[in-house]
Order: sequence, then C-alpha cells, then structure tokens
Amino acid sequence: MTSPLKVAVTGAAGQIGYSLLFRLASGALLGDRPIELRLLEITPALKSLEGVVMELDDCAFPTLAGVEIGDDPEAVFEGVNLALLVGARPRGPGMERSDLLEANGAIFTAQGKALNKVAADDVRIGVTGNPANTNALIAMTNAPDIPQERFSALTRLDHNRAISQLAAKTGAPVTDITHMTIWGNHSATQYPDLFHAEVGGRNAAEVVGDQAWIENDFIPTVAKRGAAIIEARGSSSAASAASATIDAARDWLLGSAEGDWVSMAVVSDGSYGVPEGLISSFPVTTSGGDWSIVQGLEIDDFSRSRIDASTAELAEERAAVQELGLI
Ligand code: NAX
Repeated sequence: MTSPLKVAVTGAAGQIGYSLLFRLASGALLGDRPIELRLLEITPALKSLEGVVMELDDCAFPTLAGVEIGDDPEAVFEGVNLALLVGARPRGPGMERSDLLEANGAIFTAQGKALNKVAADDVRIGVTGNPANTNALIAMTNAPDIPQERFSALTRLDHNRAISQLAAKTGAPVTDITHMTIWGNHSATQYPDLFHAEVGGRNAAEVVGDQAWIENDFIPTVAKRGAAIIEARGSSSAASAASATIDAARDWLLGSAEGDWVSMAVVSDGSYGVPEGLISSFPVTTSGGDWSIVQGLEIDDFSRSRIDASTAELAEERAAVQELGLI
C-alpha cells in the first residue's frame, strides 16, 4: 500500500479548516490514497481543535491514516509533504496595513523557518491565509533550502469564481469554460482575464461581446466577491475557500487537465513583465508536482494596464515587508 501523504494544515480550528479537514480526510485530494493530518493552531485554539478532531474520528474516514495536533510548527511540520498555510491574523479594528503585514510576518517567518528545518524533501507549500501572496513571499524567503517553486499562494478561488460568473453570463456549463486566468495579487486589484479564456472552445471575450460588461461587471464582481459574501453571510467565504485550496493542491500534485491551464500565484521569473521574485498569479500548467507558466500569450493594452496595476501593488507589499525586515 502507498504510504500516507503527510498534510499539514495551519489555522485548523478556523472556519476554512472546518470545511477543509473533512474534505481532505474524505479523499477529495488524493482519492483512495490515505493521508495523515498534522494540524497547527495557536495555543488558545487547541481545545477547540480537539473537538474538531473528535468529529474527524467520528466520521471513520477510511482514507484518514492519523491526526496529530499541536502549537509548535517544528513538531507539526516534521516530515510533511504538503503544507496548507491557512491560519493568518485578520485585520483588527484600528490596525494599519503595516500592523497587519507585521503580525502576519511574524507567523510566516516562523512557519517558513520551521518548514525549512523539518519538512520532507518533496514538500509543497500552499498559502491561503491573507495577504496570501506576500505571506507566501515571506515564508519562501525564510526557507532558503526549499526550492522557491515549492511555494504558491491561492488564487484558485478567484479563478473558480471567474469560471462561475462566465458560465452564468453565457449559459454554458462550467465544464465548457477553459483557459481562465487570474493575474496578479489575491486582492481587489487582481485581473480576471476573459481575453484568453474560452467558452466551448471559442474566445470568451468574443462570446460575451460586451467590453462594458467585462470592465464594469465581470471584473469587479470577481474581485469583490469576498466582500459580497461577508455582506450576505456575515462571515467570510469558508467552504468555497476550502474547496479551492483542495483544487489547487490536487492539480499541483496530480497535474492540470490536458489542454487547459489553472491560475496559481507563483514566484515570477519575469514572464509577462511581472517583476522577478514577486509571488504573482499566472496561467500555469502542472505535471509531476511541478508547475510552469504558460508562455506566449498576447497581452493587449487593456490587460497590460490591469496586470501592471496588480503587480505594482505586490511590489509595494514586498517593499513594505522588506522595510519591516521580514524578508
Ligand atoms: P478564521 O479566523 O476562522 O481562522 C483562522 C485560524 O488561524 C484561527 O483558528 C486562528 O487561531 C489560527 N491562527 C492564527 N495564527 C496562527 C498561527 N500562528 N499558527 C496557526 N494557526 C493560527 O479564518 P478563516 O476564515 O479560516 O480564514 C483563514 C485565512 O484565509 C484568512 O487569512 C483569510 O483572510 C484567508 N482567506 C483567503 C482566501 C484566498 O482565496 N486566498 C479566501 C478566503 C479567506 O478570506
């Protein structure tokens, strides 16, 4: 029998954790291959996490080979093959952006260092906790022995939201929508791109045929979907974020669909004029646990200005965390 994949989840007692853990344990990531969960929380949340583990036990999932919990990243990350960094510090009342970056910086420097020390040689690290791109940059920079390509930040939720909005607009099933791309930062500046997306093999922008809808409806709806969900639900997206976290990890480990691509925020090699070293979202294909940025797409002036605006924001975030001495 194949040995279980060791999967770490941070912030495991949080909202996303409450959906993510059960889907991971039930086989949504790897089908029949068992997984072992390593769950990290801050000390005050461990009791609540114990309750979640009781529920995981009570599901008697055949593919769940074991669960360990703790508040020490070095113990929890020991030998992990996949680390899903979900836990982060939300912005509190009166907190400035630099306070937020500093609070998260403390978390992601420590977790990067711990992964560097104790994770398995084949570890892959996906960051969901916000600000996801810059948190991934901090963890990556603090883990010098782990290849930089092993870090990514989650823009798959934005990608899935974009597919769903386009499907609703065109009346096509989501399975007909391919080649969707989110460029840039997982923030309101992100650029969901319909000029390379396809609906049933036809160019999506042409099928829609309405630039005003793309600019004034589609892009802001996707980019501000998180805020709309908070407004409606009274708390931020959790089940959809968990689902996207699994989609992203599954495609990374098992490969993206033939003839299509996915969106992942990965370290830039300068492709498409995105400054090197930023963790920015690109169209990528994945195979054998590795990703590569899709090359050769033509970028028109409209897309260029959107990509530039989002990557400028990422560059500002990088400058801020450099100033704070976090990278
Ligand atoms: P919750 O506040 O419900 O849970 C976060 C959990 O993280 C808490 O249980 C907390 O105790 C824990 N935590 C804090 N510091 C920790 C540390 N140093 N080590 C381990 N655990 C720690 O938030 P939730 O709704 O689950 O969201 C988690 C993160 O995902 C937030 O940063 C949120 O902004 C982000 N999101 C990212 C999305 C994306 O697409 N990239 C979308 C959904 C979500 O907004």
